[in-house]
Amino acid sequence: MKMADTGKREVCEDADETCKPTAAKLPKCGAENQPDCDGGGECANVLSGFEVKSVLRDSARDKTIFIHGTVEDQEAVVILEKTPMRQDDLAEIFQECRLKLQMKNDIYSTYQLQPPAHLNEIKTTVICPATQKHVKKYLSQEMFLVEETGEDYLSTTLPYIESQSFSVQWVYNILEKKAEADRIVFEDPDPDTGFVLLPDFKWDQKQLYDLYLIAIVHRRNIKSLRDLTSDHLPLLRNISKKGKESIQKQYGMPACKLRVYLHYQPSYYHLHVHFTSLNYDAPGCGVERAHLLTDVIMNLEADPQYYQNRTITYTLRADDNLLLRFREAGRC
Ligand code: M7G
Repeated sequence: MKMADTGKREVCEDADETCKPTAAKLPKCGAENQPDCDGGGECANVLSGFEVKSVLRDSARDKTIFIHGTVEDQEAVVILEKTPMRQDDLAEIFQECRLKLQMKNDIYSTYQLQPPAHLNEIKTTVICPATQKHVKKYLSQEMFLVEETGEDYLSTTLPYIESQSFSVQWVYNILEKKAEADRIVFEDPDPDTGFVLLPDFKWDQKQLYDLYLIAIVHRRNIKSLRDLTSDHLPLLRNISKKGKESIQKQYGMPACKLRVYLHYQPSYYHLHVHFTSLNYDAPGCGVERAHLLTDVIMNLEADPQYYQNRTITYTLRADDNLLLRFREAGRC
């Protein structure tokens, strides 16, 4: 299958041949291994009994809606997202669509266009059973900025994340090839400097425009940016180099088109690195959460304990218990 760039122009300062993303080899949907899926990716309708409790968040601009509900008495979060237009599909859309005129005025007219069903997909993410923490994660909330010193991390944040962070079982499943094995784009098996690179579940892999992969390290004792020291430089350099090379090889997207970063705070405390297309305004790529991998490497080269000592600023949601702890400690 060929990937389209959804009509957005790919621009590279260098105007160099290596900066032009090319058609990519695409892995299959990955649902083939699911027990209730047939080989073609079709699967039983697990959502037929989904009962909506509330809308956690929705955005007309992003064309997404986050819903809290239940499936057979189990708490669930369902995320529906209209997918981007693909240039490759345009000819079929125009030839096969049904058009309904809404209004016409002089040279202006608007229509309701009904594309063929297979070009009208909604990307759907299901978290079930979902915890209260998942429900909170997607609930629209007021945000507050905190400035976490190295001391705050040890006295407030670390005890909090040790007591109540999301399970990283899904990460271990990937590392142990118990899930998503057929989606792995690259693996370096070295126990110290190795990692697995695969598409993030936010990306449907149908177009390069919103390319999003994650590199998950094999080491299990690095929670986040805060744990990194100069000892981890070989690991970080390896991820940077081989991650970019693999994406160039697999998707034809050069390093100059990639935003490569770590989140602080992350949602999942097992070190991983985000690789997103520069054209895509990925959720969480803002300055209050994303730390460019190149900056992280340079900071550690300059100061081996940089991330143990430095004050790091980030946002917390109004109902986040960590915010409560910062408040109790008189730090917010
Ligand atoms: P994060 O910085 O810990 O938190 O990133 P965030 O989710 O708030 O951004 C974890 C990344 O892993 C996110 O980009 C998720 O979309 C992605 N992710 C989460 N889960 C549960 C999965 C999964 O099961 N498979 C894959 N491939 N990606 C996931």
